[in-house]
Amino acid sequence: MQIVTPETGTPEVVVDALMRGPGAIVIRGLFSAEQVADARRVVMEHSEHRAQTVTHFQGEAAKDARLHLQRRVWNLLAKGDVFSAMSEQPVIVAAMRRFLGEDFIMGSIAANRILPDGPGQEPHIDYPYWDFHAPNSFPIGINSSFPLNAQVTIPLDPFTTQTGATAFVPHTQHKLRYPDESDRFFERCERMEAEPGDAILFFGATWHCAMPNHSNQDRSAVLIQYLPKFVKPMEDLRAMVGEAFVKRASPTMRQLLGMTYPYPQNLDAVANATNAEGRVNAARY
Ligand SMILES: O=C(O)CCC(=O)C(=O)O
Repeated sequence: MQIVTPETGTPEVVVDALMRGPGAIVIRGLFSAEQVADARRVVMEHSEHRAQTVTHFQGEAAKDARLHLQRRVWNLLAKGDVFSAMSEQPVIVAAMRRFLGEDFIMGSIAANRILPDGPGQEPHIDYPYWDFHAPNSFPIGINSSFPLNAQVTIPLDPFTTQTGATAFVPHTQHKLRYPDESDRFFERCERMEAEPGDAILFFGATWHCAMPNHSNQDRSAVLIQYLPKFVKPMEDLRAMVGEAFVKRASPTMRQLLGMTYPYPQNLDAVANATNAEGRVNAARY
């Protein structure tokens, strides 16, 4: 995997890795040890006494008696300020603006925790492509020549082959389909090895999955999903964070919550507010 620093991980370098390169890149040391410890504490608190809630891509693991060793914590923005800092991190935001367009939004921010001996996932592609098992539900001719998703994984524990670092098959981001048996995913895959506080950026159309944790320590990570402005977010973040959060949100956070993109709206009502030249005053557009 290509590893860059916050200084060398320019938007051009990131976009090149995600579009023309393997589909993934690591930015080393983007978050401090304090931020990692803070995030990890919250994730542990919210997942210690609870078996996993809703999750996905369990594949064969769904039949696995160890499924309770794979745990999710959703809606992280509402659970600690450190997650706002992570999602608004300037190096990540600059790369996403270039990759997904200036007005990109956040579709989800959750944690994936795999306990010792926890199972992995089925190889997959991410939202909004994740139901590509039904390709006919997508527009005709859809391809991944432009991205409808970007993922950022922030390890809170070491990501190694032993602990279950995410597996991916480089250069598969433009196939836009699920891998099947003949693709020999597990023979061809590489691992997204990284350290706590790094950020792994990847195009979610790249075939990937969490792997089993064969170590005796936890493997937890924050998973952030970013989307272009017009893709419906996966988590209803705006509703879930509440009014007090929105009141103190930065302009970037308001954008991430989808608050600067004005559609859908009641254009019948907007049409009543025409300006002196008779033009419709439709929000920003
Ligand atoms: O936690 C991981 O390693 C990957 C998780 C993932 O790909 C997912 O849940 O969509």
